[in-house]
Amino acid sequence: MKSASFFALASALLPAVSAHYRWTSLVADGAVTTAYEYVRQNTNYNSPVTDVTSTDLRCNTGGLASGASTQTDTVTAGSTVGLALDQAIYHDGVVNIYMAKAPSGTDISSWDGSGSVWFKVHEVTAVTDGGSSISFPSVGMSQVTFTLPTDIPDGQYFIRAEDIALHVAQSYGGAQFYISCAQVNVQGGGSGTPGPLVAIPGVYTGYEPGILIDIYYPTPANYTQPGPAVWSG
Ligand SMILES: *[C@@H]1O[C@H](CO)[C@@H](O)[C@H](O)[C@H]1NC(C)=O
Ligand SMILES: [Cu+2]
Repeated sequence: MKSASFFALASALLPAVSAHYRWTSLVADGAVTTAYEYVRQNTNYNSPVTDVTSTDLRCNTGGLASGASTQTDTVTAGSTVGLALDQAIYHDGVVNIYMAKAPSGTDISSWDGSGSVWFKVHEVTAVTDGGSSISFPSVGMSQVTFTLPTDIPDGQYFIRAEDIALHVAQSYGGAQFYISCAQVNVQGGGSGTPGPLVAIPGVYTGYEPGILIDIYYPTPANYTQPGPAVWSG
């Protein structure tokens, strides 16, 4: 009976420690592509990044080394793109999607995304009503997509999805960042100027009101989405 109770205990605990979600697939033209075909593979299984000063914040742990084994998908300006997860988001939190353009002459598969090169293209924020409730529309989503602005310049880009889980964010370093970077080649674009541009890491200190926050008590009256304003073309 000792082993039976051990397994009962183990199965009660396992979902909490092993079931984190991962951004595994590029979504292009509304279709979910094969896992890690166009998304850089990470090496930390399904663990989040919690150090906002680490280069792991950029494309997840291992994501700066896996470009050569990742393909680059051609997508068209004005089309619907995004990233899909292996299972629906279940932690209370918010989502940001950033992009960064590889310098001309540099293939995205060998680029590290360093410098002030990242701009935000989409966000799923929290909804507040002045203090009686806060809700998180990203919970339950199994993909997050957006329309590529029609005037985005042609070229090779990262599309970086970031879920910031806030369930234990009441102390510094508690927010959990679930991240992946996809590689795309944008065609049919224009001559827009994406911005404001930020560096990752660098974009967050970890002390932002939307990152260092107790989402349960007292109920926040408002919520400030971390990061720069969305560039929508
Ligand atoms: C709510 O708004 C106040 C006033 O602008 C600001 O100081 C505070 O940081 C905000 N709280 C959150 C959680 O964004
Ligand atoms: Cu988790």
